Amino acid sequence: MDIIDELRIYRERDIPYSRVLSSMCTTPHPVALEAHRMFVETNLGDPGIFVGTTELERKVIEMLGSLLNHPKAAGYISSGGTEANIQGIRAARNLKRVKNPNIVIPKSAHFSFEKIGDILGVEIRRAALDESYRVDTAEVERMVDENTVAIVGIAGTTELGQVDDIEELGRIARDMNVFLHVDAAFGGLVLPFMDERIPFDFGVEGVSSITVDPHKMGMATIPAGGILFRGEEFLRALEVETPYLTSKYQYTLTGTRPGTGVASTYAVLKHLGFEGMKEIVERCLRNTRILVEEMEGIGFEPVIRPIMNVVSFHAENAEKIKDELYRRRWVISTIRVPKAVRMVIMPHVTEEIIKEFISELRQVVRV
Ligand code: 0PR
Repeated sequence: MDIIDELRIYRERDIPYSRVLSSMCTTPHPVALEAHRMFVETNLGDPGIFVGTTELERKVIEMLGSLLNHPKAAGYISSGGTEANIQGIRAARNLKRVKNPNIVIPKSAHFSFEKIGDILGVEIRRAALDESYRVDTAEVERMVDENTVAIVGIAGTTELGQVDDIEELGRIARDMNVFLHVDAAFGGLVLPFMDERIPFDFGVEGVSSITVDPHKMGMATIPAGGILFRGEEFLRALEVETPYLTSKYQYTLTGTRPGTGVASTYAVLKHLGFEGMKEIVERCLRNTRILVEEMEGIGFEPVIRPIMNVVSFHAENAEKIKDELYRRRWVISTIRVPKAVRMVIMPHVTEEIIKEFISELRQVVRV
């Protein structure tokens, strides 16, 4: 059998995005695909060879920085939100140099922070959430001590799409002289395009670094995460020497790394522009409202009124619903506290898909 036919068989076993309501990734924009193809062999780990791709990365960081209220931000395109979060905290730890470093994160933080505790040897302190599932900032303040290197706020939590009070966290960070890392892996490319202005970016005093992932709402090809810092000194704090390369230092976590994420991010942002991105985000938000209406119609109640295109609905038998849907080749996810089914309304989730999904879900909850 032809190898390509063989590959096709494997690929066909994957569930198509048209049946996936659980993912923060999506079908890449067509222009992202074209850009990706052009940059397939590029390696940003060797900027002396890939001079143009390196220059393009600088431009992409400037574009993302502009969206986040700081065109002069330093940073790079990472392998995803996990690497971006690791590097955000690693820079803070390296700049602070305390003996037993700790960070204070919301209980709602993504599981990448588990890895951070393990890899970086920082103690992870988890602050409770308030009744709207935002971090309790009074508890954050109480948890900060002389060994705290950073506090973390989330702009678009993985489970509910909630946004922490970044302004209050910024005040705490300044008062207590610690860094503030904002995990906007998802929300960073949603919030700038919403009519409702929720402060979360470098416009907030005290914010030192932001994770923002083009491979989520940026419709870039995987992998494309983003880590942005307020200043160059954070990158300097991450550098190691690379004696035999065309560059002398490297601040990225991975060595060899693709330029495809850079090119595809650039292509999408440039092609769509602010207005085009806004249109797509608005469509996702509109579809989220449609989903909420339909779900309420069959007796489900959202855990919070969705702020962005992530929404969870109370369901005691969430796991059972998820499993039965999966058996029917529909993918949703669940959260444990409170017990709920969770959906992400990415650009591939059209109104038509929502209608199909709801009619399948009706059958599932009836049995
Ligand atoms: N920060 C937040 C707020 C996130 O939601 C995520 C991932 C990350 C960081 C880590 O990003 P990377 O996965 O790029 O390293 N959130 C999604 C999740 O865990 C990732 C995901 C995407 C999961 C697609 C499944 C999927 O099909 O739900």
